[in-house]
Amino acid sequence: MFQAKRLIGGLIDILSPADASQFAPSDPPPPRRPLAYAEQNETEEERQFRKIFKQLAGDDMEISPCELKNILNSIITKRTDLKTDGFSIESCRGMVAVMDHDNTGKLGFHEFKHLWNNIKKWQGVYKSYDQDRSGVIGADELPAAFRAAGFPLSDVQYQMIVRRYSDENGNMDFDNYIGCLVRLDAMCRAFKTLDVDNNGTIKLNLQEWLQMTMH
Ligand SMILES: [Ca+2]
Ligand SMILES: [Ca+2]
Ligand SMILES: [Ca+2]
Repeated sequence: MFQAKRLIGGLIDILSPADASQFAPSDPPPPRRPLAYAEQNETEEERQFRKIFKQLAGDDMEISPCELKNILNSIITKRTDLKTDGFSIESCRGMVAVMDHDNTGKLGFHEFKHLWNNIKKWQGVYKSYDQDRSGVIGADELPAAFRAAGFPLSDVQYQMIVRRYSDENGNMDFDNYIGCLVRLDAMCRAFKTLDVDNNGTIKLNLQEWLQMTMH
């Protein structure tokens, strides 16, 4: 237990508050490079993150949905400013599915780091756009928050997101918010990848459509 607490403590230290000025849709995780090369060229922060990752991921060196759930829930129970009923296994399975670029069913180092950096960035947005300090993002706070996170959507799309991810009063708690943004970010990146000629439209057959939507 002590060990777990120390690990999570280390993780929180790395997760310093994000700078609210630099939000934009995230870039895809970098291509996998030989470990030796990656380790030689990483910053002190990355080295520390890698050390913690190794301990969180265990022998298989990957984070399963269940491990992700435990990690996220241990961290948010310490936060009284972010309201949440906890990350569910379903939500963690969903996040792993859209972040799992090499199809291992789990998150490897770069996949996890990418997710982590996004969560760090988005929790900063959550805090600054929860204007009434209620601990949740209300329907009226949502458009500005999502725009700040890099997703300027239409009113109809914001209403759809509130219906799907917020409670009956229109409030979005922290786990729902992260689950929603992880998916939104992944779907935007997938679209960009498929829109090879960059004309804003893509053409999909049934197979491709299912692969994208059944995550
Ligand atoms: Ca929730
Ligand atoms: Ca993977
Ligand atoms: Ca609020």
